[in-house]
Amino acid sequence: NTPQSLSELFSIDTLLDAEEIAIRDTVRAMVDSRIRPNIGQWFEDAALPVRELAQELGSLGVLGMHLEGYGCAGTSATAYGLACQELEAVDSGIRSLVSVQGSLAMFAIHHNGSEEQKEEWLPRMAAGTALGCFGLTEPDFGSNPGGMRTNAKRDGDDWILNGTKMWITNGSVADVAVVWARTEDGVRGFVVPTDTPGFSAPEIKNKMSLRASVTSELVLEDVRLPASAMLPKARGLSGPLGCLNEARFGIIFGSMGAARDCLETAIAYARDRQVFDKSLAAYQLTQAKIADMAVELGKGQLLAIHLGRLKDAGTVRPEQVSTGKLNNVREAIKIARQCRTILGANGITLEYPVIRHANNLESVLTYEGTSEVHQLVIGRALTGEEAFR
Ligand code: TGC
Ligand code: FAD
Repeated sequence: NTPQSLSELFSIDTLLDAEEIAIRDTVRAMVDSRIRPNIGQWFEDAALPVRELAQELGSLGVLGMHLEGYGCAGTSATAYGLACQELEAVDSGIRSLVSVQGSLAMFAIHHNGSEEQKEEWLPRMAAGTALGCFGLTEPDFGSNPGGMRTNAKRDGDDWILNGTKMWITNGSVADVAVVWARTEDGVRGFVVPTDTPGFSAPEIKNKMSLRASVTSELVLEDVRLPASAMLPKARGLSGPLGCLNEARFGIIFGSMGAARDCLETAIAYARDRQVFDKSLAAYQLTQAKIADMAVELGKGQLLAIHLGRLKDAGTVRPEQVSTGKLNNVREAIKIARQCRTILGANGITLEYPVIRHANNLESVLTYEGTSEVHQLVIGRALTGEEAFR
């Protein structure tokens, strides 16, 4: 019996067009040749060559790939999602780099910025020669960003920013930070070059998850910015929350990439591993695990493509994005942990990708809205009752 591949089980490719398949395969080939051989070491060392990688990813065309103009490829949202799936199949940290650059920092400027802001930053960010970060979370305000303390006050025509942001991906390697701050006029976004006096970004160390990703604090001490630094089109909390929909969308696909990589690894391992004198894959208990995981993987991939089609039609709603993020990340982490059991002791080493994916998915479960936040978003949509506070 020749085993089928996971994608054959659901005939996923029949749902994609030739361009989408070509983009997916190009991204897969790049990550397999360039990133996969190094990722275990980068994770172990908690160090990755971010600038070099960003330029390679820029050349590949994945930074802000679903945005139009300014050096961006202008692909469909579904194609962007498929790229995220391949990036996260190698490591959630690589997908994070691309998400934060394209879906958060670039999207914030593309969607809310002035023409000058777009011209100044987007072409370089698309090429990967300038890196961006997105500062919303604070030490005391993660799930509830509306409580933020970072503030921006007028001084003549200038703005003076003060505050602290926490857990900011790419913070200490960024050239530009999109920082959300409270003003007299509500929450507003600011484009902050990171060499502005008063800005610093100490890196957060000792993470056991997303080690192949830079995470930092942002400290703003009397950071003086010109009036032109404010994003003119973002007003109130809907500004940053609108950007989150974009990154959450990428995670819906991305998390399935991590899950797929774990399951492919576990199936190959089970076929090779002999226990009690026969292949581990030949035991019913193993096959039950594999079948249940494949079913959840396929369902998650189908949900991702469905939401991709809705997004391409311009009709996807935030609670639908929450549904995808909640389900797919929750199932991906279950799959990663179950695959770990199939690998036995080998499952705990970086020789195999499984424990790395499982640990990374702990962050993915938390960032871009925790599972509980997404349950509450869906609960609010279905009951009409808000239960956040
Ligand atoms: P609420 O009253 O519900 O809303 C305030 C205003 O925002 C609007 N809105 C949205 N707009 C667009 N998209 C969404 N998803 C939106 N959700 C809400 C809303 O209509 C309202 O607009 P307006 O015009 O009436 O003012 O706000 P709330 O304070 O009750 O909070 C709701 C809640 C809890 C859902 C929200 O704050 C939330 O999503 N919390 C989670 C925070 C979060 O996800 N943070 C992520 C930070 S970035 C990150 O983690 C990057 S990791 C990336 C990586 O490395 O890959
Ligand atoms: P809290 O909000 O304190 O939540 C703690 C627990 O309480 C969670 O289980 C939560 O679900 C639960 N909870 C909260 N509110 C409720 C409620 N109303 N009802 C029931 N339960 C509730 N942020 C950025 O702005 N930019 C970034 O680039 C970024 N990158 C990140 C990278 C990493 C590796 C990590 C781990 C985080 C990153 N974040 C970033 C921050 C991330 O978005 C927050 O961690 C997340 O929003 C949760 O906030 P918190 O950690 O403060 O948890």
